[in-house]
Amino acid sequence: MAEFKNLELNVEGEVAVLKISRPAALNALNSETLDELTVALDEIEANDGVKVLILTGGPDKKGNEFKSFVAGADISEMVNFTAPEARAFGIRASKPFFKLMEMRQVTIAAVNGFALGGGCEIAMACDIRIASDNAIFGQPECGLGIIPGFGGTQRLARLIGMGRAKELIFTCDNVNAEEAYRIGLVNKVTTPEELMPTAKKMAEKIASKGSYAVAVAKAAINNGYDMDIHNAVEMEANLFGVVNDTHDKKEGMGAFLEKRSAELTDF
Ligand code: CO8
Repeated sequence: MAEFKNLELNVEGEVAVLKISRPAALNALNSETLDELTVALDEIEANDGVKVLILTGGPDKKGNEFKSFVAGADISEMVNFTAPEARAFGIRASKPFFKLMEMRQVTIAAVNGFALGGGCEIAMACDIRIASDNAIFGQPECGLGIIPGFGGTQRLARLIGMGRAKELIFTCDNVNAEEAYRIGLVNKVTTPEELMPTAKKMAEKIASKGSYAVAVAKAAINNGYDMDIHNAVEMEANLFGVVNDTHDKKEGMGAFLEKRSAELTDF
């Protein structure tokens, strides 16, 4: 496993937990952290033993675990960017962000506190979001004279609809966990103490299903989202053909008919 300065990676059974850890800056994303994320996610994707990834934030410098998920992109790095440097920073972030969205493992953001700007954006790049009840989401960029540039103008509208996304981005209003749940930005809200246990329980449930089937279903949902419905359903039919030719399909259906539990192993 690679060594990281700003990340902690732990694999527990079939679940990897990746913690973004820059205590002095509430886990803000700088270039170094974005590059480390790219390396860590490549490593996780190559690991056949890992079925689900949980992404979360490390404690602040006082040791408070629930202060911040990610408080944004690093403002002290961005302050002097020229236009080409800013563009390059966005492109640098798009690698790990797309990896979270498209890697074969399911990705769950466990949001433990501030998820602002790039923090909200990296949570949105994950497949599923679970938030502690103290979490705060927002896109404050327009108040800083910039725009969400880690996919926020695109992913927020896709998740919560264009009207609400425009309101949040234009007003820079933050939303708490309850409101984030109400508008569909998060899947579940828990107490801070239950955040990781809840994320792990969901991760283990997903890992117990046919992992190859889950990975193909993820690709089908992602690929079809921006297609017209006819092409999307045709793409789904093609992928349905692919999963019918697997060990897990024979085993899963065979086990049902033989009234025993299935041993699903494909990935
Ligand atoms: N960048 C750098 N440092 C940060 C950041 C950040 N985003 N957020 C917090 N920090 C630092 C603070 O400067 C402070 O450092 P120090 O102790 O050395 O003064 C330390 O973290 C602790 O923060 P605070 O003392 O401010 O803690 P509070 O509890 O008082 O406040 C807040 C917490 C409300 C989260 C506050 O820190 C804050 O408002 N942070 C900035 C939030 C923000 O605006 N985020 C969006 C940034 S812009 C962005 O994410 C753009 C993404 C797209 C970029 C696209 C490029 C192409």
